Amino acid sequence: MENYYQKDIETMSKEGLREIQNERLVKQVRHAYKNVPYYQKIMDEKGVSPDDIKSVDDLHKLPFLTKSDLRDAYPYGLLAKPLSECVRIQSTSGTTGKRVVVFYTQHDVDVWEQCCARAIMAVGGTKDDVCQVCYGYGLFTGGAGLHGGSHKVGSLTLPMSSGNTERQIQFMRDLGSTILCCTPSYAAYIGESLHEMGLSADDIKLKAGIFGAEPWTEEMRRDIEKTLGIKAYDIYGLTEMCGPGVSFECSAQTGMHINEDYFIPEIIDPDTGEVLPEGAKGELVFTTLDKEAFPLIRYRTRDICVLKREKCSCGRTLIKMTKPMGRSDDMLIIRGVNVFPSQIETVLLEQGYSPNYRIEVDRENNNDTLDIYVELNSEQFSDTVKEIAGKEKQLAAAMKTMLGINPKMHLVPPKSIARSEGKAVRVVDKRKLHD
Ligand code: DLL
Repeated sequence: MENYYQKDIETMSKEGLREIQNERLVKQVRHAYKNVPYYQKIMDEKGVSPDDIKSVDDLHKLPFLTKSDLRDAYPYGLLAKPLSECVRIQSTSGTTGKRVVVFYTQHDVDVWEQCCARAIMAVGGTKDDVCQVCYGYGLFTGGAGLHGGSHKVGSLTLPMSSGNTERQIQFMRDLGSTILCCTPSYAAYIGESLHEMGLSADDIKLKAGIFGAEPWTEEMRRDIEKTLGIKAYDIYGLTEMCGPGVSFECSAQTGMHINEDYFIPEIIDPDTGEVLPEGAKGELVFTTLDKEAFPLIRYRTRDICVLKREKCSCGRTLIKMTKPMGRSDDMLIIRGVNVFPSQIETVLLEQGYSPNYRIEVDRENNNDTLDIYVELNSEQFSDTVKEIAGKEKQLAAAMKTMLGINPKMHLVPPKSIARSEGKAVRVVDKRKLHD
């Protein structure tokens, strides 16, 4: 079994990595320009040719690519290989418009699975582990990516997909799962169900979780770690790039190492497109370096985060990205104030509430309204009406301090907010219905 802790790459000097990136970038840009008329068009329009790209320093000369470019090009417009050489498609959920379809050659699948295998090894995974994959299988990349990674590591892979939570827990106990892969909201739900079944962390063998595909806070991490008795690690990726495994957390749990030999990250100002220096907060942009079927050059992810290259206690030198705490298009503007759902989650968990909440934004008499529904556990629910009203007031004050605006808080009975088995939908913006 090959070792997917690829130490030579993952702990390489900055200069060494740069050399690999320079060489691969030149090839990737030539490949895209030669085989994809869409790239030819946008590069010609910007007056840049593949010969102008000699190293990573020239990256800024290239045009950006956005999700709407991908939608315009649906389905085959960005394909850089004949379909006969492609072996797989995956696709985004398409909740906000036409789906985006991404193609893979066998080489692309291998690279992707290798990136996921690195992520599993970084949390201590080995061939002796039992890896329960409860990300959705199908067009969504979560299931396929971690499944492939787990195979490469040689772990015993449980291809559960999401849902049927009692069965998940039964398999987890009967087969002694040691690594859990799913969204953080589903991990929280599994933890809750475990306790409802009268079981505790002592009744399972899990040691680590690889959770991603949606934003989650440090408070949520601590909550999950406690209920499941594990270390919870973050993993990031997006369908357009391949899926999970673009970056992954290590034992330090302080941000995700980007697989820089396959992806070059940049941070830009989302309004002006200007490239920002390392350490600045902005929109994450990626360029693939070794994609055959679906090369993406300067793709704007809309995810907001910070890049930092620092000595990591795990020994890896790959640059780290902070948790993306929301996308530029997730940000709510309420009464002119920027509000990220993650800020609300932080306050709730800090104040001892559950991560089961729903945010509703609406407009009344030309005024934005913000209502936050938070589920109480059965113990909290046994309080008197007066006590609950007092807690709502206290919570509203804590929210005001964090957000700068006053929300209306609603503490609701246990089990009244729908649980998520995949990506949680926590925000309902009803203002859009009136527009
Ligand atoms: O969510 C791929 C994935 C699957 C990642 C499993 C991790 C684990 P998409 O459905 O295309 O792909 O959604 C990509 O999800 O641009 C982010 O906004 C968000 N996202 C993904 N991982 C994280 C994370 C998969 N760890 C979009 N933290 C991305 C915060 C995340 N947001």
